[in-house]
Amino acid sequence: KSESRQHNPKAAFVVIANRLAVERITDDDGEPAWRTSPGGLVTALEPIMKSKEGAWVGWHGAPDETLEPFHHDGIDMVPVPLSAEEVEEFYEGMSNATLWPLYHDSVAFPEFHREWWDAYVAVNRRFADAAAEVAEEGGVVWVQDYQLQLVPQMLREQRPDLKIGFFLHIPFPPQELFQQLPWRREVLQGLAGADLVGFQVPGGAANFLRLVKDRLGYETRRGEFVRPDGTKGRAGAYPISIDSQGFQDLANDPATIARAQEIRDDLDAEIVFLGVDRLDYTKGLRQRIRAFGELFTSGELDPEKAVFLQIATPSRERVEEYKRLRDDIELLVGRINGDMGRIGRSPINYLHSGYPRQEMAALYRAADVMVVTPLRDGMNLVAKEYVACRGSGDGALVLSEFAGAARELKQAWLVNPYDINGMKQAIVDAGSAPAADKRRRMRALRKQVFTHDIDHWAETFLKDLGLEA
Ligand code: ADQ
Repeated sequence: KSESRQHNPKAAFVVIANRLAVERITDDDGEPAWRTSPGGLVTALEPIMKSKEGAWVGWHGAPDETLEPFHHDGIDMVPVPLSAEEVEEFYEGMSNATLWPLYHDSVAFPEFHREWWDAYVAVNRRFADAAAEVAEEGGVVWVQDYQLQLVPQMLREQRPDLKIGFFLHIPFPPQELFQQLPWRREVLQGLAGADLVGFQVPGGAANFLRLVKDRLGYETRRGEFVRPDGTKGRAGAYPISIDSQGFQDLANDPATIARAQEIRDDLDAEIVFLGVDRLDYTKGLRQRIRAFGELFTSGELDPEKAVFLQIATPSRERVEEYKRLRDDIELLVGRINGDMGRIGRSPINYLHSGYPRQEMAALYRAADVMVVTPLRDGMNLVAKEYVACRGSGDGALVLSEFAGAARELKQAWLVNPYDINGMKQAIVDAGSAPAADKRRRMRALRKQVFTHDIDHWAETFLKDLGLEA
């Protein structure tokens, strides 16, 4: 419900993210309208946004369109315009074809283009200006993610009165990789403009601090860094999480239970393995599918009894590397099913589509083994969502050591996704583990996910940043 009421000219709490917290829909009367985005970040920040009369600065999703700020469901939305060319250069280029692969172990080749960088600087400047305009004197600003790494320093220069937080949702690479970036100094200075720089895991914070010391020459000590003007900032780990209770409630909804049963009936298998990922080369899909192909071929998994359901959400479809990945995956799946299937039965059930949250909860409920094997992942929320949906206390999680979540979900079957044999073994072990073993592990996993949910994440970060509740 968008209201025509004027937005507040000033906000005490401002979130800056690449995307606004709303998406455009067509309402029942066929009119264009806004709907709050379903993501966890929005859910987590909503209560604080409302109590602080907060503002959210972000792109609204349509290129070449300038919109006035508006009020939606208790939050002031401040849309930042992007031209079609900026979407290509800042978003698809610098953000998703340079920084994304570089920060994920260079598992795909990062491309460096000077025009992309220029667009990145210009767009970061626009976001910083928009936030500087709307933040009230002494307010708190929280900048999100790798698309906006220059914003903290740009804001600090304009508005030294603000408290500035930054959170990186993806890994922060070690020096050996980060050094490739032609604009490494600028990015480090940009981040170091924040009072608190948050990472998913302690390793990311350590990589950052080491670079700030070695590349910028800042003094660093026990999580603190000192800028040339003598002011200080801090870096630390704040592992993000999910709305655990919300997922559990959704999974226990009678409609979800019925839908999960329907999925089981349709799959008609004794054991269901599930993968759910954005179709992204960091998610280890090639290796995972190869492992299942070998297990079905060797008979370690019986195609008559076991099924592997892989849900791949369409993602970044205009970026070249993602088109290639989709072709590769579909070739692999088609080949395995062609060799190992029969009429009416395919060992791999592959779906290229996004689903509502309730369908996701039904899928998690329906799966005996959840297989999460990214080559590198900041956190990985799918692993936590699966755990939250297993109120029955059974189910098994196979999880890559290279997901941030592995630090917390230690009772999963942990694997190195590059080690195909090791991964095959873990998949078989998880699938055939005694019920008591699965139950013991799931109990520990659930304890972690329920004591460390998304509210815990946001509260901890904002408290450390100095925002009074
Ligand atoms: P992502 O790389 O997108 O996030 P992930 O953490 O797994 O990865 O989050 C994916 C989200 O999308 C989950 O909430 C999941 O339920 C949802 N999703 C996936 N497939 C879907 C489908 N087919 N239909 C509907 N929903 C689907 C980035 C980082 C991660 C980090 C998060 C949060 O790469 O490492 O955990 O941000 O910080």
